[in-house]
Amino acid sequence: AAGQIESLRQKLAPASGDVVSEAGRRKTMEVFGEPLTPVEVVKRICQDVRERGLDAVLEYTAKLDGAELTAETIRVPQEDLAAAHQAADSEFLATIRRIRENVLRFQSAILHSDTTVPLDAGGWLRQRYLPIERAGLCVPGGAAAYPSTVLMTAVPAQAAGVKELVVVAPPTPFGSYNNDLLATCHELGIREVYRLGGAQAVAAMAYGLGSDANAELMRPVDKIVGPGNLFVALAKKYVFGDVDIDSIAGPSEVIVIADETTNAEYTAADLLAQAEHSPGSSVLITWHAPLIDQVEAQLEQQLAELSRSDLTRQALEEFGALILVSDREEAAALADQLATEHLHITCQQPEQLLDQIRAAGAVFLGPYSPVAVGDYAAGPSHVLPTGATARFASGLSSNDFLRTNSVISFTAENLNQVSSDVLLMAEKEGLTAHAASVSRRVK
Ligand code: HSO
Ligand code: ZN
Repeated sequence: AAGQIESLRQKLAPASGDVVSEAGRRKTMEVFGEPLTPVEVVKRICQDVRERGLDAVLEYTAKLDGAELTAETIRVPQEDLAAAHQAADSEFLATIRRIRENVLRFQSAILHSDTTVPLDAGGWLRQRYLPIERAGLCVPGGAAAYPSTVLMTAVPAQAAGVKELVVVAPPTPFGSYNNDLLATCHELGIREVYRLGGAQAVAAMAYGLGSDANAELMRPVDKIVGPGNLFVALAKKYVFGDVDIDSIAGPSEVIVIADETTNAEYTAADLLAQAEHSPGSSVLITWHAPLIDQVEAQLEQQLAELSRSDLTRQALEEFGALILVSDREEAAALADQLATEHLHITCQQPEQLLDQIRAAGAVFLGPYSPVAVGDYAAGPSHVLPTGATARFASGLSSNDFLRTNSVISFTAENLNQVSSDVLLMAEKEGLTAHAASVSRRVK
């Protein structure tokens, strides 16, 4: 299994930001006059947007996205948002509202609340939680339209009490020209939607966009979240520190753990759903050998019926695997080491197997919890750690939009009680002013 893990890891590793591909060489020669790696491209764009604001953003949008925008068209006009909402079909809007309710209920339930620890001698300690003021949401728009990503980023932020939300989506038919996407923004009360993608979108949100004529076109945000391509991911890393970011998401993945009780038809459908993201990685782990052939047959059969069957087949061939292990324990250990974005445990006693897993972005239990319900409707966000980053990162939630303050409120007696400890620590550190600030109060 160690070899399998290594080769899977390599296949699933995100594209490197440090090497220029042939296509990258051509494109960067054209735009920058020299071949640049993605990391270098992102640094240039971010610095340039920081210095020149709107002008730089419009130039990069023209050169990289092929969209000629102006100060007037880069932000989606309010009339267009309202018109998109008006034009959306009522069933779709009703669905958006129902999903919003589900997400809001879950995200509100898990929200941290202030905790106060009373002290013996009358004082107290508190952890306060406060929402950030303004969040920027990245919504992709290359391979498909993702109104679900608006829901899965905006509603957690709203559950946390964030007042101002900014959405950026690339100027494409699947992005900020997509009617369903704009209607969803309007339905959720999001008024600031910008036709911006890639590193320039991230830089604009981090540093703001002004110019002499348009002083306040976009004010900087406090935190940038949401998925995107390699350039979005690298730009988020670049601006981190000036603003906060969520984790870095790469291509989507699923691991399904299955046994002799597992329905091969359902499982093939789940593997195909992930591969459909293209790139998307789909891995089956089982200790029941016949299931592998059954699932393979189902994959073939079902592929023929899919709208994106070519892309899906390609992703399956490149990033898919059907792995036979000896038992449940080996399956659990393998899944845990791969620390996948989505883990679907659909064998007998799934909860017992869950106890053996620590690293995964989101876990789905049993035959009736397909990943698609997490993608679209259940309540936890579908913005999840990929590429084994679930070892240290977590999925997006309402709590990511909170900051904390600690509060200390001591009485004279509380101060007396700790004074000798403080004085000794200050002496060890040689900080006599620290010591004096306590000893002057404690006679
Ligand atoms: N599986 C994706 C989310 C998504 N699926 C959006 C469909 N639309 C990443 O978790
Ligand atoms: Zn999905």
